[in-house]
Amino acid sequence: MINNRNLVLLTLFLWAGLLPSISRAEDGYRLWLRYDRIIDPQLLQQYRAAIHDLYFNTTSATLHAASDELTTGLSGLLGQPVEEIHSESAAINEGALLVGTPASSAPIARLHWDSALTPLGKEGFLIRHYTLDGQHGIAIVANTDVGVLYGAFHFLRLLQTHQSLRSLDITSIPALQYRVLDHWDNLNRTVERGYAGLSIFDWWTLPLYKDSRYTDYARANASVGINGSVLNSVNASPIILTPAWLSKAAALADIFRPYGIRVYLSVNFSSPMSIGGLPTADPLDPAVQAWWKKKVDEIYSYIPDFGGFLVKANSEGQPGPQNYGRSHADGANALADALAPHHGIVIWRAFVYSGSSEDRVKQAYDEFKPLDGKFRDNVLLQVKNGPLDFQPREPFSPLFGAVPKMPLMLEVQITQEYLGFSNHLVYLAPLFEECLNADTYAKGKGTPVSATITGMAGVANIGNDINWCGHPFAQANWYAFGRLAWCATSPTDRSAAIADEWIRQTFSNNPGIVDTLKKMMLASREIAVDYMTPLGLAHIMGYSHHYGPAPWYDKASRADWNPVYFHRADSAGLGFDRTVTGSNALEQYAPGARTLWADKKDCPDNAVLWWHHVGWNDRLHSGRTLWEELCHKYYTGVDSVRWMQKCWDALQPRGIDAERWQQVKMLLGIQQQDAVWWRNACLLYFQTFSRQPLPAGAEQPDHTLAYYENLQLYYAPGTANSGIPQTTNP
Ligand code: BDP
Repeated sequence: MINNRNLVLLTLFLWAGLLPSISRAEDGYRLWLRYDRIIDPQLLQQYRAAIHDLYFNTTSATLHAASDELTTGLSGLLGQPVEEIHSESAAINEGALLVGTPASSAPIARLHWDSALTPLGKEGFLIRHYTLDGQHGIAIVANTDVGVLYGAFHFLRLLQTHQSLRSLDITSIPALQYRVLDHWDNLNRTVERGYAGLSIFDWWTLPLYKDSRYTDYARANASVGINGSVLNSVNASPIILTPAWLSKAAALADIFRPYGIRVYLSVNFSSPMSIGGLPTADPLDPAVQAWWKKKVDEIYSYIPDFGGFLVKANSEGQPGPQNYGRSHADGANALADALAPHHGIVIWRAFVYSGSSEDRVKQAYDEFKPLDGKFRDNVLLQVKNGPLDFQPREPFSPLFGAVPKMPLMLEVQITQEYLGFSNHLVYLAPLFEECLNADTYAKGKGTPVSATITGMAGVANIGNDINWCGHPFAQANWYAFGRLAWCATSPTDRSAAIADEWIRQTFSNNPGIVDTLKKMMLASREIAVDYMTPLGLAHIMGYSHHYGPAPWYDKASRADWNPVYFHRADSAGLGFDRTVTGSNALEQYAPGARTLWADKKDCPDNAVLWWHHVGWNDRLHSGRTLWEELCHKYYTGVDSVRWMQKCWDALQPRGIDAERWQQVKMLLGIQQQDAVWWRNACLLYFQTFSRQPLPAGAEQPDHTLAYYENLQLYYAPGTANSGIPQTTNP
């Protein structure tokens, strides 16, 4: 019963925001776009003085989006309403924030910044101080409306990360033309390799029901410069090209368009047969070509700025031109010819391998290198960062720099298929950056992967979980993908700066928190490598679902789906000889790159088992033998996860909200348990070959090897099956 005293208490609780079920908790939905009021009084004063009103002339949906974001964001951050003034009709006040293009805003045209604007192209922006009619202020200016939108998000980022506005002179131009999220979302809403719930695209209620989440998705993407979205899985259902589904895709395209995001679709190469009723999908058959042309024309009637097709062909059971004795170029060109009149592109994936006896990591290069120059101009080849498959660490793919006549997309995996799903805290920017910065030596020393690409695609880690990505820190990987794609060619070591800005926007600007979280994030990728696949090991995860260790697994129907194929442990040693004495995959790299790995003695420890079969007693650069180093790495991995746990525990009283703190604490608990599992299982297994003891005095495995070998994981998320071994998609 509520008596007077209880009522007073209840009011007090509500006032103090202490009633968790009633007050809005920090659920992670707002991502890095939180816009909470700035607490530091001096900073608040500086910002309030610098920004009075917003001068805007919202002549397009994109400018509307920019102005909405700025009014909401600035009002939130400054803790007072920021008024939007129609920039055509008003005189400029001191502290006016001018936003727009010379075409949309008369005051901006009067700034005469033409020479600074020219190099910005279609997406770049300027943020600078101006003096106009004797008044001073800041202007966000671009050639295009979408450039203005990117500038608006950047400006908000400056405030969210507590940057000084005193001497702003920012010119920002994206390094890569295509910055695309690839959703592996199925039309039934399951997400292949997705660990954050169901697909955010609710195909069943589209096109009429437009979930507000679609707009928030577009805002988040635009805030980091992502300009494309492939809506459906590369293992594509032909149904996506039927009219009913095209109208659903069109509804999404309409929502994304103001945010500069073009929609792309993954297509199934057999579509002319399965939904077109043709007897063949042979790309050189005129009826097939006519079918694609008609279909593409139809798509553009739904989505006038449709981006194009993403195609997985002749890979892991998907149909493709080779079914008809045709080449990848023949297949891609048939689609490219249909798209060309509409300025659409084909993104053809290089992730191909067959169960041949050739080293799996050599196959994509061998198939595509001879085809360089045979593709139409509107075909891009999409190459995964490494030659195998999104491992915690692999060398860059030898295709980068090797097909100079083809524009390339670098494909990275944001979703953590091989990195502990959304259970493990692993900040992936260092992994992405390691690839971007790797020297291909394609045109002599100093030709990094970033200089060989036109775009970047990231396999999304987004689902309908309230916090979008499952793990609160997995959001950082979505964020970092966009930011890296925007500035791919700028100086190295962007990972730390990107982590810094993400933490400030997502958690806190408190220097202690920023420092601790940054240390954890920057160490986390190497930590995962240590407890999963140290020293160049790869693909020793559980069969099919890829969670947890299974280095012993050898039951798959194809050799190159088995972990034993990849690690090649025997009584002499461990590792895959890919040098001239082995598969010679090394030969696919430019001579300069080869020298890094060719000699077992010089090869960096972190890649040595990828390239060499190393004797158990051989000494590595660390001074330890292989066996000692393997033990050292697995033990360090576990210890480092425990270090992350300590860092996190120490934060609680210092300003992390209770909800996310608790979530991360629990997830770190899983990560610790999994790291121990990895260490014990792998060391016990490899010990059967090395026949050497585990380090004296170290924590000993609490189970036998047989126990680990018999563990069965049922219903692991992200796989189409229930965990019962299947014969495809290892
Ligand atoms: C592998 C995934 C599989 C994907 C494939 C691909 O296990 O689910 O279909 O990549 O990229 O990593 O096509």
